[in-house]
Amino acid sequence: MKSIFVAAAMLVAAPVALAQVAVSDAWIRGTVAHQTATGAFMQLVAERDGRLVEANSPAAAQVEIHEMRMENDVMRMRRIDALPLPAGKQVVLQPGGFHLMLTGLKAPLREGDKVPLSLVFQADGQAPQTVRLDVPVRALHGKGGLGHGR
Ligand SMILES: [Cu+2]
Repeated sequence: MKSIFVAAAMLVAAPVALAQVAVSDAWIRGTVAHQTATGAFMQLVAERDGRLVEANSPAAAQVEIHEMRMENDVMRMRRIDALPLPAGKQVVLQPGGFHLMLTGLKAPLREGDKVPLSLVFQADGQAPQTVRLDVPVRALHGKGGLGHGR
C-alpha cells in the first residue's frame, strides 16, 4: 500500500508530490450568473491518519467543508469542522456527499477556468500542511445539484 501511495503521489503536479496527502481528480462545478456558491470535489488519500481542517480560495469569500446526509427523507448539508482522513484510505468528495462549499463567489466560474484552492491538512502529531491547487471548472449540467441555493 505504501509503495502504491508514493507512485500515485509522484504522478500528480509537482507541488502535490511532496504532500502527505495525495489529491486527485479535483474539480469545481461551474456557475451561472448571480450564483454565489458552488462545490469543489476531489479524491484524497492521506499517508498518515489526519484530517482536512481548512480550505480557502481567492475566488470565494469563504470555503467550508460540508457533508450531506439524509434527514427525514430530505438531503441536507451541514458544515463540519474537519474531514477525517484515515491513512491509506481514499476519501471521496463528490456531489451528494462530502464537498467543499465555496460561498461569496466574486465572479461566475466557467468551464475551462482554473480556480486556485488551498487545502490545509493536519496529520496526527505533525504541523499543518498547505497544498495549493489550480482546480479546473467543469460545466454545470447533469444530476447532482448541491441542493441549496445561497
Ligand atoms: Cu455545501
